[in-house]
Amino acid sequence: MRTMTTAYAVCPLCEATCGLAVTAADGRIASVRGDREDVFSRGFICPKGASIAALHDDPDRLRAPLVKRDGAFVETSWDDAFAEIDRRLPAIRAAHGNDAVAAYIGNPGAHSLSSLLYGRVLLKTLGTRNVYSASTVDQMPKHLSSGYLFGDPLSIPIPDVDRTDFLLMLGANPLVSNGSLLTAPDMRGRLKALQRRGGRIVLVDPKRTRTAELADEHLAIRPGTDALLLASLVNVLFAEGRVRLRDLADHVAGVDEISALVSDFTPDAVAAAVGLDADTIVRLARDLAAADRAAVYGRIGTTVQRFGTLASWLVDVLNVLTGNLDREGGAMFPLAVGGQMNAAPGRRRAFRHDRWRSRVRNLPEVLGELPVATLADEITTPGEGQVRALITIGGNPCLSTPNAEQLDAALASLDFMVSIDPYLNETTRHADVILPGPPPLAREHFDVVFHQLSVRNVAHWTPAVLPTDLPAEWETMLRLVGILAGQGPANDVAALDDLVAADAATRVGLDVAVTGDRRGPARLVDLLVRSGPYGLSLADLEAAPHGLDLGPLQPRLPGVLSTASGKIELAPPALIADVPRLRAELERAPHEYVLIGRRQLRSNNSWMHNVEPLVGGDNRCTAQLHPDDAAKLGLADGALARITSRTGSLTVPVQVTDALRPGVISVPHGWGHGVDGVRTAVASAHAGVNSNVLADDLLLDEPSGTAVLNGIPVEVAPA
Ligand SMILES: Nc1nc2c(c(=O)[nH]1)N[C@H]1C(S)=C(S)[C@@H](COP(=O)(O)OP(=O)(O)OC[C@H]3O[C@@H](n4cnc5c(=O)[nH]c(N)nc54)[C@H](O)[C@@H]3O)O[C@H]1N2
Ligand SMILES: Nc1nc2c(c(=O)[nH]1)N[C@H]1C(S)=C(S)[C@@H](COP(=O)(O)OP(=O)(O)OC[C@H]3O[C@@H](n4cnc5c(=O)[nH]c(N)nc54)[C@H](O)[C@@H]3O)O[C@H]1N2
Ligand code: SF4
Ligand SMILES: [Mo]
Repeated sequence: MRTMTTAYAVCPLCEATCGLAVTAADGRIASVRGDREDVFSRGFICPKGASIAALHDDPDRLRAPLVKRDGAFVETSWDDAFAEIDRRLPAIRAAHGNDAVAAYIGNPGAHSLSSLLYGRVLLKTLGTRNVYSASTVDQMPKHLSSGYLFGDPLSIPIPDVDRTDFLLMLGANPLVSNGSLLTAPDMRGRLKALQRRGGRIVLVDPKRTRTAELADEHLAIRPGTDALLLASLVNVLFAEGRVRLRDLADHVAGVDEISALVSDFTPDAVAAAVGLDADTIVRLARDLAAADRAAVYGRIGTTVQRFGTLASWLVDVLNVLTGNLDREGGAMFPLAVGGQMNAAPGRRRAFRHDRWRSRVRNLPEVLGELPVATLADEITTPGEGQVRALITIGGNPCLSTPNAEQLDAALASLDFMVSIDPYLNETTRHADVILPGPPPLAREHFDVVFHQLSVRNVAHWTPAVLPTDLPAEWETMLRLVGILAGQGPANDVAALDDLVAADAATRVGLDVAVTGDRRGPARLVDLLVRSGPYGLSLADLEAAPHGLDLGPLQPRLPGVLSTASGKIELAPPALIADVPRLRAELERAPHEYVLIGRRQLRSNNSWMHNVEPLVGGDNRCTAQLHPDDAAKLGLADGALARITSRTGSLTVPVQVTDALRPGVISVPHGWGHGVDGVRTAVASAHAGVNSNVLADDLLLDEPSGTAVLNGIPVEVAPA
């Protein structure tokens, strides 16, 4: 007799945090559906969530540690794997210092309790300046602008999509990405509801995406020029006397400085550079100012580009100057059930970045990290502090970061590398030891990060739904901590966990005993929830398997601000220092062809191409370009194009589509699985090419060190 049980889990694959109903029998998944009773997602699910069983059952997903012996990986016991690390890693630190060991944390880390709660402990123990993450190929500009504007890098205003009348979106495609820095399951449903209420959506994107098709208006901007467009919108607000601070008046400093700063960014001055009419810009500024409740929101298209920090900053300058920040239907600050970084009242301190610089290229630190665009330099450039060993945690920088070929060669030259990762892929093939963790449904889950970026305040705890033989990643991380602390490979993980919990309890002012016999992440989450603003404990979340709805977002000013002045610092020196570079952009002749990226619905950056049900359809690695460009270049649909940049060259099949702005080529990232030594049979059979071979490691958003992955100058020709 098979007994079927249904359990409820939050999907950890993207930021939307959809509830899943998982039916299992004998420890195997029978079906996965959207949880209709989920308080937030109400049954919504995407193809990836629906394929989570195939991910779970993927035969290529590692079930045991791998150790490289004589150049080939062999499966070993956990004890042998840790013994190998103990033999090699501490010796490198002893001989060359802490900075000789680098760490790279990838995107799945933001979705993993182990990474978020214990990765920190591992990094602290490593004590290295060479910390890198996917943030510098993603949202770092937004952290930098929020840190200076509001005092906390995680004080990121979220568009109140469910109550706004006017949504101006730039460089985001939530119908495909399912939302980012905007946790909101079923964005299509939410955007349609906005329109049904009589609201309007304007989308700024060089491509007419699915989201653009749904929007009321699409403005096909020239890549990399959003900051110019936003500056000119601000200019119009001042020029036409449309600045309206409403309730913000007492809480903002620097308004006059902004007025002066943008005075020369008139619509006429920027029109040619941004590729939009001056009249259109003026009308957009008026519409935005006239809307009763409006929100401006920018995502990847506005962050991984030349002016990522300025664009991120100006998005919120507009939210402030139209009086829509912290206002119902505007751009608001969530308040998570626990772990909310900006929840401590009365905290005042000056946010700072650039506290140190990278050794080789002198690039600024942000949030304790260095730009991943310079990781290869730090590995290959000899001298004191040279990186000789690397730990990757859920990251695939060989596909996801700029000048990918250079990084690939650099990783091959390391003395030692450890990867905590469930796959043997393009990056982990360079490791000496791979330590796989359990798949999503076999671990506890709680959205430490995404509850802080959510369009509605919700709380959801997911217990492990399926059994696993693999140690949890937090246990693996603590075992590494023990090794680094000189306790040898067979160290006492439970004792280390007690230390972590005691420290966490002290930080939130609780006695750890209140958590009873909980251990691991559950104990830490219980502490976060108990010290959170809703007077709850983890038990309350456990009693609500479909999630707890804590209501719509509420105004949080001025308490949410932690700047030294206690005000919104609209014109922080660290940000406005980059305005001259923007001004110079007005004089720069545009490159004939620039490369941008795109996301694909049935894909997840680089790592879900091995899941068979997601293969095919529009999930293909092609170079999309406009028919006029195709004609000019002599490229027919399906022909092979040779695309070349300063750093590399690729041959890709062409897909002709008038959805793209002329002069713009779109190639998705995350492909390029046709390399030796990987163990991803399905992905390798549909390999595609690695678009980040073309991304230039020297092209950065300068304040944040974030890579330019949209707007890369390229040459195109028939192959
Ligand atoms: N299905 C799926 N979902 C995902 C992911 C995935 O790989 N697949 N990845 C996840 C991750 S890690 C993230 S960070 C999020 C990202 O979430 P989004 O930012 O919503 O994702 P994208 O689809 O990349 O949308 C970026 C858009 O910016 C446009 N763009 C490019 N250059 C410019 C420019 O210079 N200016 C403007 N205004 N627009 C520009 C692109 O054409 C594209 O439509 O998605 C997440 N969700
Ligand atoms: N050209 C271009 N490049 C881009 C982007 C772009 O838009 N254009 N987008 C950028 C963005 S937004 C991001 S976030 C980065 C992503 O960059 P990365 O985070 O480096 O890459 P991912 O493809 O997300 O890699 C995920 C890795 O984590 C592993 N993994 C999956 N699940 C788990 C888990 O539960 N635990 C552990 N330990 N590992 C796991 C996978 O096997 C894989 O090795 O890519 C960036 N690169
Ligand atoms: S939208 Fe994101 S969270 Fe929802 S099912 Fe798909 S991958 Fe999972
Ligand atoms: Mo990302």
